Amino acid sequence: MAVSIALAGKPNSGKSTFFKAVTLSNVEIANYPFTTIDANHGVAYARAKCPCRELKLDCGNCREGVRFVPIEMIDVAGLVPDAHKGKGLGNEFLDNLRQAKAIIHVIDASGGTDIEGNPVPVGSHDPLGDISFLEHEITMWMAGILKRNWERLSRKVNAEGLKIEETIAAQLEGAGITEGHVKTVLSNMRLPRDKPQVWTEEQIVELSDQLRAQSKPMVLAANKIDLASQENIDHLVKAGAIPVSGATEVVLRLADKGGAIKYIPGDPDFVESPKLSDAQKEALMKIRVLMKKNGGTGIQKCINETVFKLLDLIVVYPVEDENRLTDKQGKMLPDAFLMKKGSTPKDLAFIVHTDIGKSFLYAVDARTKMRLGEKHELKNGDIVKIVSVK
Ligand SMILES: Nc1nc2c(ncn2[C@@H]2O[C@H](COP(=O)(O)OP(=O)(O)O)[C@@H](O)[C@H]2O)c(=O)[nH]1
Ligand SMILES: [Mg+2]
Repeated sequence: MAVSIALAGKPNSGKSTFFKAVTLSNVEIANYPFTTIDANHGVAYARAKCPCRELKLDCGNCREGVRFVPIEMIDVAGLVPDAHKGKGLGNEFLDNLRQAKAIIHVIDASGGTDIEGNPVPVGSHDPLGDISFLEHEITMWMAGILKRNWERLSRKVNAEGLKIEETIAAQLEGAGITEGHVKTVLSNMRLPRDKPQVWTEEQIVELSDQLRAQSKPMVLAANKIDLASQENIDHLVKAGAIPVSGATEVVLRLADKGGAIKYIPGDPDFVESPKLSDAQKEALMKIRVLMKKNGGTGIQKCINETVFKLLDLIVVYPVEDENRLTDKQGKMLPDAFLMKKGSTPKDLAFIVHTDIGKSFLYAVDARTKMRLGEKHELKNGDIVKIVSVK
């Protein structure tokens, strides 16, 4: 499965609603803490421009030229301050975060949830304070794992001559930290590599904080904008958040599914079907006002920001027939893969199949019919035929 993104935040901030909107699955949604005990996994989509329109084709795998590229979404159990010390659901949530490549931090912008995740009157809690707690919890969780074994770790590095990067990465493997992450962070910090026993507690926390930022970049989603005061929204946007309404997105996607409207996720507006009741029309009118103000519900924007900005991914379309842009069965542009910027045709070959990767010869750019060598850098939207040894 493709790249994993986690929805995290306080209980009641609207994670499961967001999750339901983007996966349209039936998860438990309720107005009390810890409704979501186990992480829910589902398929959500990044929104891209399908190449078929520009080529004056209709591939049949997109919606009016909008292509939805699958990602994995994880709805993580709610976190409270001091979760890293075992409070609330304790450390379990952190396990849910391990495979996540990035985090969407869902914040209740309406101020209707206190810091522990309990419902309070709307406007009575300042959501600005919620921003930093999640980063802090993840950092302290990582620091805790390192500190618990620091003495033994230091001895290993000294006695067995192990590389410090390897040792730290092995220790934090459960948190999804790789040797590459540790290398990058250590090169930014001036720490005596051969003497981990003299690293101070603060330095270990700083190291953990940088590892967190490296391995789990975060998008802030200021949720419940249909309820929140403009002041709260402005403050959160100033702090970098994307204004969103998960509940509105659920309504739109269900209405689209049921045929009441036509709504392509991420669009700034929708089209009403002619036979709606007055009540339906009125409800949709309110939604339209909200969308006009914000350029949409913000939900798809959060995913796209995460996929294309934070994670720096591109979409690539492998095909079997570079003239008809089809696979063996004649399906046009059947697959869309997310790949790290800088990926090569050979990397793509390995994603399609290990055997194809191993027997890779060269690739062909379906637009230009140019031959692409194994070191060629793929671009966003490329359509590629891979030629391998038969
Ligand atoms: N008004 C409003 N309420 C929302 C929105 N998103 C979620 N909620 C409500 O907030 C409460 C908690 O939502 P839930 O998704 O279960 O939160 P979680 O604990 O973070 O998973 C529920 O009553 C939801 O209906 C939203 O965009 N607007
Ligand atoms: Mg939930």
